[in-house]
Amino acid sequence: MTKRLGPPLYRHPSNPILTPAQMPMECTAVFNAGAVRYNGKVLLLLRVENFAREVSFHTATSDDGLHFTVNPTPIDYPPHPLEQEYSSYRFDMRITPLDGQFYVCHAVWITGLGSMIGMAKTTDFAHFEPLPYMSVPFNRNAVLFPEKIRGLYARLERPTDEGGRIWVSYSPDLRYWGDSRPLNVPTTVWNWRKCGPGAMPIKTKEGWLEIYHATAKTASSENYYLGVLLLDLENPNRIIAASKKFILQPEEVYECVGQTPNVVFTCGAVEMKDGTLNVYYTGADTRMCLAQTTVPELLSYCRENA
Ligand code: BMA
Repeated sequence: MTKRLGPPLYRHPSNPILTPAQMPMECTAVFNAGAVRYNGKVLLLLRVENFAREVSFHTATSDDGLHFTVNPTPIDYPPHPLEQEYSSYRFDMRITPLDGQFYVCHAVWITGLGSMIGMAKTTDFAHFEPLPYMSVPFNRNAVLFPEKIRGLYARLERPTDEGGRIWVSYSPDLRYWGDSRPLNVPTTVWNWRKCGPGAMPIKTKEGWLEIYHATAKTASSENYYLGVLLLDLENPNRIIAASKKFILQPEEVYECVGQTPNVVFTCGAVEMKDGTLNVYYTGADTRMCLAQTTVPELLSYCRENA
């Protein structure tokens, strides 16, 4: 970790850690990976775009969380009937270990209808069983909590296309969702436009720690930031603390130049054995980057800047 003054989320000096040029297939972008610990390794589920802007998803695994071996064979995840009927593509898989399996939630763009949330489950990350869609349009981001809360499954989501806030919804069976409420994240200069979930919420003694994405418009672009929230363990509708300072903003060339300029965006973080929290994030929707912290540091920062 290269520490410096400012938020306790430190860019890895080897950034970017995975670029299109390093991939075993021809592609223009590799980004927005879900991340999880699997069989003792860190596993990323990468969104890969080819020169026709078609999307495929590939796993990459690593022992140290930094050097990844990419599987050139895409995952086997049969399309939903709607995806066969309309022109569509999937994006941004967020992974949650739950009930002894792994669930992925992702956005599906369906031309003429909009974006909604698809879901699948897997045990081996090669074959994915499609499950019913979790939402109607518009919804672009959803992530499941890793356990039931007061007897119900729970998710964070951003049920809007442009702009929008983080909502919490509940389900008895992962199929029917309701009791939805927006989180009242205090509005700041950097999170007023979009405010949506990022990595899977991390359970701590003090509450659920959530690294989220947020945007604000500047004179020249819409800039993406990462922020941090602490939610009540028993009632995640209740915010215990929300840092009014962001934890990451686009600054480096690899975050400012690419398919979408000025974007840092996360779909997953993994706690390593030594206590380091690896936050995998996108630089400008083009390549994968790594920033590191620890859960205690993030908790303190969240509370001290609330
Ligand atoms: C979000 C999603 C992400 C993307 C981000 C920045 O709304 O579409 O896939 O990384 O915008 O462009």
